[in-house]
Amino acid sequence: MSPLSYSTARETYAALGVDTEAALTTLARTPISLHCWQGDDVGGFERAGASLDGGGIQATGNYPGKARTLDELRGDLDVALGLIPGKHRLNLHAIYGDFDGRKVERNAIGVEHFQSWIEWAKTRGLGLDFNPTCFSHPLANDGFTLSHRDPAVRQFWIEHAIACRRIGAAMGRALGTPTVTNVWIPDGHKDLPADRQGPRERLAAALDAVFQESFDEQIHRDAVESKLFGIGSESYVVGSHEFYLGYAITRRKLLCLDMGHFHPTESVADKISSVLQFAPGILLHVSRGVRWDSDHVVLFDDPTRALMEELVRGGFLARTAIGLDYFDASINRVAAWVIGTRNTLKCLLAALLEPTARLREAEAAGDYTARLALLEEAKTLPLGAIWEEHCRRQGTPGDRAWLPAIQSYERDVLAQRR
Ligand code: RNT
Ligand code: ZN
Repeated sequence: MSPLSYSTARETYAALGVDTEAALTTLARTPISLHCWQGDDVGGFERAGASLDGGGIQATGNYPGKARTLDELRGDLDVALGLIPGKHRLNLHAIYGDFDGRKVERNAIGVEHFQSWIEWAKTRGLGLDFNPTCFSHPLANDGFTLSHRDPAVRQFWIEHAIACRRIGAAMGRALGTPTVTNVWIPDGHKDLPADRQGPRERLAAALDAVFQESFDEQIHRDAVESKLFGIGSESYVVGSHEFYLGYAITRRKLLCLDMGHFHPTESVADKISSVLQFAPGILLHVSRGVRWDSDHVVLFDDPTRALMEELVRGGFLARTAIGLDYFDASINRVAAWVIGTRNTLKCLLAALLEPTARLREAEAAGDYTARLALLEEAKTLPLGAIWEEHCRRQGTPGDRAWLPAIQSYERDVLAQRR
C-alpha cells in the first residue's frame, strides 16, 4: 500500500471528523493477550504428550505441527508475534510451566516454574497473564473443583488458585505491568441437579479463600469467568453469569466475558456498558462460537466489531483487558494466532475510526435516518489503507504479505514434528 493511499484515506476520515493519527496511536498502545493454548490444543507440559482432558471444552482437528515442548511453543509464538503489528501479551495456563520433566502437583507450583517464561517475556518486552488450570486432572474428573462437595478436593483447588495468584503477582512485579489471573472452573452437572444452591455457596466461599491475599493492582488483578454450559455440564453450571456478575461487583474483581459463553442470540457487546456501571473492569475472551462454544478463530465479524465499538464509544479501553480464547487444531496453529489477533486488532481499528461524534449528533437530534445511513456507509470507508499504514509503522507485513512466512515455517519446522 502506498503512502498516498494512507493520506487519501486520512482525508476521507477527516471529512467525517475522525482523526486517523489518534486512532493509530491508541491502536498501537492497546495490547492483546495471546493465549498460549492455541499452540498445542490446550495440552500443556505437565508430562510429555499431555492433552486436553475433560473440563467440558474441546479442540477438534489434527493438523500436523502441534508444539510438543516449551521450546517449540516459544518458537511458534515468536513467529506469530512477528506477524502481528504492535506489542502484545502472552496468556499462560498453569499447565504450561517449565517443569523440566518432573511431576509437580498443581497445588505446589511456584514462580520457579515460570521463571523461564518471565525471562522470555522480558527480553521481548511482553506482559504476561495467567490462569489456574482446573481441568485435565484426576481431581477434576467428576466435573467439580472449587465447588466440590468433598472439602479435601475443594482445598486442593483453592491451594492451586492461591499458588497461581502468587505466580501472577510475581510475573507482574518482574515485568512492570499488571498480570491478570483469570479463574475459570468447569463445575457443573450434565443432568438436572436437585441442589443448585449448595455448589454456589461452596464456590463463593472457596473464591473468598482464594482471594484472601491482596496484591497491588499495579502488579496483579483478578478476573472471574462465567459460562452457560459445557460438554457434560449442559444442565447446570455453578459459575453462571449471574453468579460471577454478583461476585465481581461485590468483591471488586474483573468480570471475564467470553464471547462463546452466552446464548447465541445474546450480544456480549451490549453487556459491557451495563457491567461497567458496577464492576471495576472487564476481561474479554475474544472468541467465536459456531452453534455452540466451539472456540473458532476470531473473525472480522459483526459481534467482534460491536464489542470493540462499545469499548471505544464508552471510553472503556482503560478498564478492559483484551484476551483471546480459541483453539482450532484443524488449520496451521501459528496462522490461527495470526489471523485471530490481526482480526481482533482490525475490529478495534474499525471502532477507533468510527465517526461516533457524527452518529451521536444525529442521534441527539432524533434523526435516526441519518444515523442509520452513516452507520451503514461507514462500513465501506477505507479502513484497509489505515490498517496497512499501521502494519507498515509497526514493521509488520501487511495483509496478503504475512502468509508466506507461515508457509515456509510450516515446511521447514512444523512439518518436521512427527
Ligand atoms: C472455557 C473457558 C476458558 C478456557 C481456557 C482454556 O470454556 O472459556 O477460558 O477456554 O481457560
Ligand atoms: Zn474463556
